[in-house]
Amino acid sequence: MKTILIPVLALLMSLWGGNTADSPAPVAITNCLSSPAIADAMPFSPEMIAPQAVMVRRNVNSLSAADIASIKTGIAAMKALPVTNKTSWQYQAAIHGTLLTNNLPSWNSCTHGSQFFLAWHRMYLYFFERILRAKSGNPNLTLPYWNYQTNPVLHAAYRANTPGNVLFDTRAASINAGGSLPNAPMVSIATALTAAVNINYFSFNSALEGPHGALHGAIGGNMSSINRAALDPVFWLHHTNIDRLWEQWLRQCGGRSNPTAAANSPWMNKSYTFFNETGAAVVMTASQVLNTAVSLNYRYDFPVQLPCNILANWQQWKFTKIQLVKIPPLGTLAELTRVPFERTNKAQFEQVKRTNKLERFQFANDGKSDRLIIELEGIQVDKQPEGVVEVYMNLPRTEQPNPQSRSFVGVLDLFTAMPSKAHRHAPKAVDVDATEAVRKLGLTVDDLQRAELTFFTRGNTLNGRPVKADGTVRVNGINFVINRVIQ
Ligand SMILES: [Cu+2]
Repeated sequence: MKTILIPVLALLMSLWGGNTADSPAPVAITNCLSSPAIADAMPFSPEMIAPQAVMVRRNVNSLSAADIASIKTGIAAMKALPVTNKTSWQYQAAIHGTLLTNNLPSWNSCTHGSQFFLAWHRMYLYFFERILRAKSGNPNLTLPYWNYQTNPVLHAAYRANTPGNVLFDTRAASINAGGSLPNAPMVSIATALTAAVNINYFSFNSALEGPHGALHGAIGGNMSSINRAALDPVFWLHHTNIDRLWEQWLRQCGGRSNPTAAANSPWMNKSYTFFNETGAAVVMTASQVLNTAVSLNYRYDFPVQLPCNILANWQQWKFTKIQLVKIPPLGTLAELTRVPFERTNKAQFEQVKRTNKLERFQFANDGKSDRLIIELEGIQVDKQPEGVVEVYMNLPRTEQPNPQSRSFVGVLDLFTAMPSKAHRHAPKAVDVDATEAVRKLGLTVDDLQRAELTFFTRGNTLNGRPVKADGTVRVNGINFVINRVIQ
């Protein structure tokens, strides 16, 4: 049935694309800056894809010289177009965020720190890939990914500062010199993928965003700011990997699944507008990006695996947020800053415990577990460090900060903290999920009063040595917050 339908519909769609006046009724786009609505946007349907075998997105380190040359051809063609052209490099980058004031359709779309982080970026990559493929003239082009967990050094083609190399961009000096990203975000990614508390889709979506943002910062240059990130070709390597990690998380089974059980949920029906290779506006809903091979005609180069028995674990639990401890402004972080919580008000702590019946943590191996969140208020990045800021809880004085330590909590998402057009409420609060650390350390609710946080700024590595991170990051108050599921 499908094989007959697809060519007919593909033909119809190609005619449709050339005659937008006959397109469906106007579709309003919601986005925080309320860009102008697009009158001729058409709803996406998988039949719009020309019939062909499922395409494979591969590791950038496995690409041939010819593959890299195709990507360069495509980027050069996009960069040659004016910013007002929807298929231009600048227009596409501005969809993520921009300092330009034109405010054209779909610019500054707002999806960081939200439950659409993964889904929105999947749509964004999908349409960008179609444009890049068309411009490259190579019908087999797919977006490659940077697997920094296995190779923390950026591919050489992206680092060569040679005239006309469209893959090059100004970044942290250590990254362009062939240095390595720090290991802490990789440890956090592994926790997001494997920890039982992250088997719920929405928990995973937010657990992955923190290390993703820390990597933006460590790469530096355009990548460290939401307003400029997608101008750097590395953005597309990074986000294709984030998209691959979503697939990797699903493949672990054990109850992990997309939030599909709620067919008519607001999440499934949430739509965003992008532009295809002809510049035509297409509206896509979150429900349309959950099966990449069927709906979007691509997959990753994972070994073939039999599907697991998927248990629907899509629920989005309602949480109550209990603010337990608050400490006053910290100021600028030193390379190593210790923050003891002894200064907190004991009477107030007891009061909060009593009112919320908080005798002990209620940890569980699913989405209903208590989560201990360290909420950093008003983070201000005056200078992005050439590396990452690691957070530890109760790090013994005799121990050097090391992300393998059981005291390791996570990395600061300085990317989300940076002021941007889409996130005008800067300086912004940034959360670090300490649930796993608290469980490993066996801490009780009362222990939190005596807890100590350690912030350690670690530089990228060049020639086996960490570089001087040299950043200026200010932190306002810190809260310990317990997120507890309301039964
Ligand atoms: Cu990103």
